[in-house]
Amino acid sequence: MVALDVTDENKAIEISREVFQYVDAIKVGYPLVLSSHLSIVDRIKEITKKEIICDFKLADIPSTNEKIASLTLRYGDGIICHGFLGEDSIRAVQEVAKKYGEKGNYKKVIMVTEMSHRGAIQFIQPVADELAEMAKRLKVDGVVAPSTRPERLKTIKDIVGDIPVLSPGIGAQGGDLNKVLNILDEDDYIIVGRDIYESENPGRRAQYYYHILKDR
Ligand code: O7E
Repeated sequence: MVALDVTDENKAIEISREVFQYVDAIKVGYPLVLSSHLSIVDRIKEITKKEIICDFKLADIPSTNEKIASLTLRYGDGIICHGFLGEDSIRAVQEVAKKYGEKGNYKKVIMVTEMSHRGAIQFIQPVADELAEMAKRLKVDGVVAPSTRPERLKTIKDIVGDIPVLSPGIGAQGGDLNKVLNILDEDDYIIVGRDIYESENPGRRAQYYYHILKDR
């Protein structure tokens, strides 16, 4: 999954065209949407035909989460929420996704457990296993866990079982790809941003990851 955190709409389109054939999904977040418009998701989808995940890391009370999710899921194929707000905040997003599902548009709800940066050790890590257990109980469509700490990635993966894991931290954040690939399964994702979109040739860089994943 490529993280398209660029702040220029044209650049985002250009990179999407170069990388789409080598990725399973495209993650769009605040940097791109705030510098353009949420409808950029539709444009990228139209060009790439790939799954587009909106990474807005929802972290609010249920009724606000619900409003944000309703607006976002008009566009994306999935949405990312924080888990530390508790079960009701996630359920509110799942309810919105369910309504879209009833109309034939399956939407994924993905939950963050432990984050990849150093600061995550401070507050999130101590409760991350419980967050993973909650994600399992709520049957979310995916959880986010760090490539920068393979041992934590493994623990979280073991807790969530068959729920797919999305793992950022490879490339710019220094995660060890070999170690991470020894932990992840076929249904899981690595998320790579800067190492692809800041590269001189994003297409070739995406292809590099594609071959490693395909040939393993
Ligand atoms: O470091 P990069 O450039 O490869 O980008 C990583 C992307 O993953 C970037 O969009 C960042 O916001 C996101 N991310 C993390 O880096 N760490 C996390 O713990 C969680 C995320 C994230 O995407 O969360 C939702 C999936």
